Amino acid sequence: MRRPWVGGNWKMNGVRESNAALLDALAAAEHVASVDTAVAVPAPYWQQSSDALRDTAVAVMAQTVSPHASGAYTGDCSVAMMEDFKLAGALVGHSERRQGVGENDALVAAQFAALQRAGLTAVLCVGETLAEREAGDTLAVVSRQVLAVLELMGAEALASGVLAYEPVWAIGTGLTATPEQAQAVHASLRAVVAAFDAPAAQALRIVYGGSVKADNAAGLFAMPDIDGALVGGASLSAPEFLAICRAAG
Ligand code: G2H
Repeated sequence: MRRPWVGGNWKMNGVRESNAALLDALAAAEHVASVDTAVAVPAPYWQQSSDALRDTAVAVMAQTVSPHASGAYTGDCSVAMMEDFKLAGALVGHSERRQGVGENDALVAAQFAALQRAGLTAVLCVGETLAEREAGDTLAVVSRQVLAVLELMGAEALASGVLAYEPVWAIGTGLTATPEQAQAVHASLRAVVAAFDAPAAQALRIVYGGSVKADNAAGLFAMPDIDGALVGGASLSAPEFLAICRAAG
């Protein structure tokens, strides 16, 4: 049995005052003990989030990470900085960074490696664009994105993190993949990992992201290979995010 994982990806939203209200509500809530819960917050608010969620069941994560330990990398944040703020890990390879900032498979694999070697959790995001899906390339694209990490780090290292399937066409658009569409990709991703290491593939949490909300979460979580969610817009509302966490339990 895989332990469900639900993460909130705040993206570039919030300021101290609005964060405080959201964090207070998350800190005060009763969390489902059987679900691992996290929020990935903008770097200026690591401290605020880490303080507010200390001694709660909600882990704090970053939204990306430098593959380098330190040095002349303007604007980047390192794994050591994350450890300094008691962060649990980071997202890597979110499509908004692959497409918006040009992060490629090799860089994402190096980011995953930097986190994994430090014992932090890497949430590896993969997903196809609408054009890639319509061209029948969904599996080729997501397999390539996963293989970049698998071939560098191996299946056990991959399974120590979380894999998030986020079809780009479903992100922030209100279009959610149907549970069946998502399940088909999740099962294929698990098979890609199983070809390297069957036990690691069984242990790997594969979560879905893309317009997940309280009212569609249960249908997604009912699928055998959907082990939770990476939640964007809906994670900015505490009641909505908490309802999604409960649906995973
Ligand atoms: C996908 C998701 C969270 P949203 O990016 O990573 O965002 O739920 O707003 O589609």
